[in-house]
Amino acid sequence: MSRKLVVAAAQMGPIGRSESRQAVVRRLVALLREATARKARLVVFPELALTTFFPRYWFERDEELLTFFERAMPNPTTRPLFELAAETGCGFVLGYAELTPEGRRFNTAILVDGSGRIVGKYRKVHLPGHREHEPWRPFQHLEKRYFEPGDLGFPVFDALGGKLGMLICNDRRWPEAWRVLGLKGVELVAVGYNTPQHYPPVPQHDHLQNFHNHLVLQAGAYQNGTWVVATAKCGVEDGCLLIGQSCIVAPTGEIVAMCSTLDDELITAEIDLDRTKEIKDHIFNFKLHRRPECYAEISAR
Ligand code: ING
Repeated sequence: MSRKLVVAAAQMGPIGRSESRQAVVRRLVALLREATARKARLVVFPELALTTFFPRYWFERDEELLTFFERAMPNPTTRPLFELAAETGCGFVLGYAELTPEGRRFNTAILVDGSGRIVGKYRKVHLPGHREHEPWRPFQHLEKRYFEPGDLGFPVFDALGGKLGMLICNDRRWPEAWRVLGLKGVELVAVGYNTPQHYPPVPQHDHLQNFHNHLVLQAGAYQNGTWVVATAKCGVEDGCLLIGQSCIVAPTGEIVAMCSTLDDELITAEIDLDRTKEIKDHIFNFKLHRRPECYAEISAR
């Protein structure tokens, strides 16, 4: 028995601060078309894939901040992506800045299936950075100011004949996030990220950003027996270098495909969801080996 399918990471190069949504969606459509040409059934786009990584800016007024948010999804600008999904049967994960009708703001990712319907939503739980303007920094990282922490938990959705979950950027550094998905039987985790290479509080770690990126993705895959499709928005956005090396990781922790540019680049791999059993039924068979009675401190406040 095997549950094979082709999946894709659709890495994006820089998005200019004033690049129109229409121009960005044209890039996303081109990547999705390329993925369908390679027989992909799922394409994972980056975190905040419709705009430049705007938490790097300090905004005095909400009016300008809110220009980076989507009030509805789909909407007239993004509808071509949903129509292409329905036309080709290829689903996608898309990260974007969500403004709810009640005025709440989230760093969000949606799962759209091969009929063009939204079948899953996740809101980023771990918001890195800081809340106040810190002019000493060469660029800000104001996710704690611009977004609320996600309020949907870490859901897993039945899709593509398996169980699919989503994480967003900083979430991937927190083993607890992976383990909640693992305990729900996740078989593929889609992770979008925008990761500056320079980390102003600890610049001596800048050269380790690519290592840390793969370290946490490979650990998350192996320790929870899941496939991972991790997709960067990368390159130099407004003077800020974002790391690339988008990749597809097997449940063994092996990287099976990786981007080699800092531009729009598609990578694909034929994966077998049944290979998750090699890990879930053996080395990380939670029922046989896990000792939750010893882990109370992990979720205690
Ligand atoms: N970006 C970064 C991330 O967690 C960061 C923040 C950068 C943390 C560098 C540590 C080092 O990948 C987002 N968007 O979460």
